[in-house]
Amino acid sequence: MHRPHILQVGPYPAWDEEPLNEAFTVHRYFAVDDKPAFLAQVGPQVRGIATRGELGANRAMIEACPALEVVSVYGVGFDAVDLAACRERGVRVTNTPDVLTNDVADLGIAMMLCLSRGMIGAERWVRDGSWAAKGFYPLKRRVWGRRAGVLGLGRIGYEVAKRLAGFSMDIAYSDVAPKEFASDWAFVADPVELARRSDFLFVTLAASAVTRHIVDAEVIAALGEEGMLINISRASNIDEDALLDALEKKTLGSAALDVFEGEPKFNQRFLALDNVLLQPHHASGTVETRKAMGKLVRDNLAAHFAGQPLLTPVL
Ligand code: 8YV
Repeated sequence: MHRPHILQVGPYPAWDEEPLNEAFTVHRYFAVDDKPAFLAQVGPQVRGIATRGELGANRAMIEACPALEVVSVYGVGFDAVDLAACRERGVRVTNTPDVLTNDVADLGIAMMLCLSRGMIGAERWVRDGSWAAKGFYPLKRRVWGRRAGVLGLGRIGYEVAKRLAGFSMDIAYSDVAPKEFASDWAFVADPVELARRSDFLFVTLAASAVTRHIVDAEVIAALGEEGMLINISRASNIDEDALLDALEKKTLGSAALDVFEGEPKFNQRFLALDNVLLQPHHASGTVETRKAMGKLVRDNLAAHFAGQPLLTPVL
């Protein structure tokens, strides 16, 4: 049977590898050292790229594959795919929306609760004997009933806001325009204003050139010394230097972050801070969701090569 050649940019869980190998001739880009030589060798045969949200596909990679027809992203974010390069060549692009929405929202809420209630320090307090030696753990701040802002009321932002409503929070959101389905929540167009009226500010925007550093020094200052920033989107949505400055000077209360500039490396200034919760970009990282994401990556590729409509097209 003829199996289309695909370039696999990053690793997938073991349960994805077998069905991928059955359906396609897979070239594992991530497993080779000399990537340019590998691309020069296999690129001409490659008709599909299977990649991950944070890895994407850059112009050089796309150009090294002259027969490329489709890029399938394991992730909802496709900001790391050079869409212009794909458009020029008529290359289709797919992603994995919906299947990960609830898990990403769950982690955002968990991060808010964990940091606001000081759960990491509280665990240490029990383990290191401080509880017995010093008594009560220092008091932390409540979550329920306080003011929350959601920057970007897309699929993930909507699920975050629904969960916040369960904590009786006063909810507002920013987006390009008010959303009909969000009439219970206040629409605040300006991110600075949104931050000013928020104790907790969730960043749930799809990243693009337009949203780059939308959370800038002014937004961070407006959130203020009691405020918490929670990012479950992309690092590029936040001016990370401004964030670090504000956290160090305590002009921002705290930040819970699942994403970092240059991840998996990250700015070491974060490590000196006690007002942050640092997570390894795992908001979609549950067995259930990752299985669904892997299946959707393969189903999109299979649909394309069968001449059928893509399940979740981006381009
Ligand atoms: C990653 C994500 O793709 O959905 C996204 O946009 O960033 C994540 O789900 C995940 O880390 C798998 O690579």
